Amino acid sequence: MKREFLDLGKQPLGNKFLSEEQFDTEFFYNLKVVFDEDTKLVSMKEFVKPEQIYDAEYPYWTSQSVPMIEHFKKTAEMLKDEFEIDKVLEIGSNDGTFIKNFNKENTVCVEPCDNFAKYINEELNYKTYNDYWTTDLAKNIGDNHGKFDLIYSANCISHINDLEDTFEAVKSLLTDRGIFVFEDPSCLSVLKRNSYDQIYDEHPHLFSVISLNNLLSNHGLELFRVDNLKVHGGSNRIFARLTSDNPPEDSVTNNINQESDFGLNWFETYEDFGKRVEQSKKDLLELLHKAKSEGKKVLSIGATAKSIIVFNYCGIDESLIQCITDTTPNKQNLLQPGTHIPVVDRKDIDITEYDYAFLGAWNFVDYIREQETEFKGQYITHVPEVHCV
Ligand code: JHZ
Repeated sequence: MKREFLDLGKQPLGNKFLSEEQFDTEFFYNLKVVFDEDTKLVSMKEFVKPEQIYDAEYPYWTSQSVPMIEHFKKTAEMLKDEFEIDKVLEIGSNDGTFIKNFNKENTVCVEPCDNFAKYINEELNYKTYNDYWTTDLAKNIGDNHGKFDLIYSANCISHINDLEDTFEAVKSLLTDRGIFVFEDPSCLSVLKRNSYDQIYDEHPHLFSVISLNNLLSNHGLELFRVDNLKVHGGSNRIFARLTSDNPPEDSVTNNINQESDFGLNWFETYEDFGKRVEQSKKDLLELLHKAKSEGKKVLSIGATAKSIIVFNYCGIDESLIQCITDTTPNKQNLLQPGTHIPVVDRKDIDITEYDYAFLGAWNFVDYIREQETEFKGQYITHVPEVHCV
């Protein structure tokens, strides 16, 4: 049985930055979040069709966030050092930031967004299937390339509505020694940090290790290792293989115990989180209204999908936050979905004119503070509770 514990209201799509001419056709959906009592999985109550999200203009280029380039380089090195890998398949390759660390000859990428698939195929010359990850596609890839020692996916598996088909497709393409490694935001971190902005159209599921252990085992896959990562405010890197007689590493039991101790098996834990989210909204609005009444200027750094959720849920508009800066050219000089706050190139504004900077990309707080040497105001964040840094 699925039970609802959070209602984040009417939301626009997480990466559809727009111009004024597009206001009439802007798409909204109801963002409600449920807990499945059987599998312990957290998901959106109603999914958005992927075709509405991952189009040829999808603007999130992984390489625009400098810390992520280093993250994927280190991940690739670790995998090459610790496992026997000849052939690699990546699901959701985005702009190729991860796959570039592997030899072209032995790799296959899967990427539904036309812009990235074209870029990886034609600019980087890595074999890429411009399609969604499904059992049908896996059959086609298997016929053409055989099986893989590593199937890797970062911030993509939690984006896929149909997990049953996803895991079946993975199982069908793993060699006997093969590993399936994927990383996504951690449910435990989200609940601990009240980072409710990790749930939206592109993130229809929020994974706990407990839920993944349940789901993978239904598909002939077993979880054998979990790495806890700092990226994206706390992610888990999950290692799975075909079901075997080998025991899992201690990290699996340790993570499951930690999550159980926090209460991730119980609906009431999620209900409490829902209450904290409502409080977070009140606190953020109070802080921003106070700043406004004092005539202070506020901007936001990072036109993240996350900040779209926060601003739309809280009802924040240009009167409270005047603009959003972002390094991604495809987001600049457009308006944030829903709120229509302008997104600008950081280079086009004088940051010394602003008193507060909301951390839209709170997950890169250290990097941003290092870069923003001219900013003399205070940072605002809602993670883990609303406060000034
Ligand atoms: P970032 C996206 O989420 C969408 P978002 C997606 N669903 C997902 O899963 C994650 O990414 C991985 C900019 N920036 O990574 C670049 C600055 O302007 O937190 C990006 O637009 N200055 C696929 O959007 C954004 O912020 C900076 O100094 O919530 C960061 O987006 C840095 C470091 C970034 O993810």
